[in-house]
Amino acid sequence: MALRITADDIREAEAVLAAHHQDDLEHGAARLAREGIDVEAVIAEVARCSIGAPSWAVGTGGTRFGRFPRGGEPRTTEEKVDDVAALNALTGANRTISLHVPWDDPADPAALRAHAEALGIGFDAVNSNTFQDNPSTTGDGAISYKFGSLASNDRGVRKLAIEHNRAVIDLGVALGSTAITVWLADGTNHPGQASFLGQFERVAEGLREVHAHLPADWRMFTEHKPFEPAFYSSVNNDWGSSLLLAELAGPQARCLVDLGHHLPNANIEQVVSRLAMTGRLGGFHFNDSKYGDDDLTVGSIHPYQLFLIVLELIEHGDGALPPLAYMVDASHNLKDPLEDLIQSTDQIQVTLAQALLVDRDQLREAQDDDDPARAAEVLQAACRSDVRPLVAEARRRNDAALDPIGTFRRLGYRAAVTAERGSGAVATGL
Ligand SMILES: [Mn+2]
Repeated sequence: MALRITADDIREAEAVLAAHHQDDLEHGAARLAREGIDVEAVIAEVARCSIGAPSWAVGTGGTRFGRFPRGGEPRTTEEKVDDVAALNALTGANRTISLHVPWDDPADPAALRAHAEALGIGFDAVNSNTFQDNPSTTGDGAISYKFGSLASNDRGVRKLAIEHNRAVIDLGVALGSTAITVWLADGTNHPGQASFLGQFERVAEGLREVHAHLPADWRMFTEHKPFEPAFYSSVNNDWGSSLLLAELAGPQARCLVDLGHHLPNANIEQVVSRLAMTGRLGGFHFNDSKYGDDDLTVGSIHPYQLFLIVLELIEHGDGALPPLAYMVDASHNLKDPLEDLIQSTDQIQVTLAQALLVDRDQLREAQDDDDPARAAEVLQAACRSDVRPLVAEARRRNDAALDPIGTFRRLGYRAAVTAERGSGAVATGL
């Protein structure tokens, strides 16, 4: 039996909060309206925004040193969908799930699709995995991704990696997805281990072959990352390489920016602007990073950077979020994974609302006048605003929760799924 959180459950749990919310909203909206803000437009845009949840983020993440699963983790892809439906019921902003194959390898995609549809959940970009050997993709062990997949010297390895990507596209078609994300671990650990040029050419050729399998309405995302698991060089190491690979792969290829996949202090908002300028910006993986690919809670380390990134997105979308594939790419080993996804989604909603408050005409005037202090005032006026009542209102209009974390706990979802699934269940994946 799937456990559900309904709009009625939420309304009942938040009866007391609702009256306070109305007061907060009226006061907050009145102040913003005085400053010339179209409050209704901000609420509507936040309500429209949806961020996909990855199937691997509803279980407890691992580390190189240990894994400490909590109770009630989903045992199957259906149960991962159930968790995303619970998440979406609370946030109103996680209407899709992104599968990772073969961590998810549904035997009956049509049944899984029907299960998700019944819960109001769609399928985001599907993710291929050629960074670990898995019997279901590498067969009898004669083939290994130890020295790369699409970049491998071995023709048989490359062929298998291409076939896997094509099979993932076929699965995605059956699920109603319209994109595949290709993140490659390919690279080297030792100087001289492989030719930079040879590896790049083989990956470009492989991506072309995967691209040739895309249905007409599909996108393929190239996702760069400077290091890990390859610690000397990665083939798709930065946005420039990602752009080249997307251009070489074909017209439906786009670049995906993962906020944790940059060298320290990279100006990610500028990367966003550059990729948007080329027309090849396709998707986003939200998380935060202190040191590397930490996959920390969105906005928990660099909230101002997130604000500037979302502002660039809005610039690209001419005042609204452009239609890219947005996803939270997180992996947690301490928090309840659903609570972390709620916090990450809430942070994106809050940051979106703040970025929407930026008076872009005034900002442009300040830029034209070479007045950086005024430009800073325009940005700070927006990012210091308390938009929480607006975000809560956007969620309320989606029949979601005013206080998603509090209500998640009030409703006892974790205890209920632990009773149902057991305390020893371990979600597949990392
Ligand atoms: Mn990612």
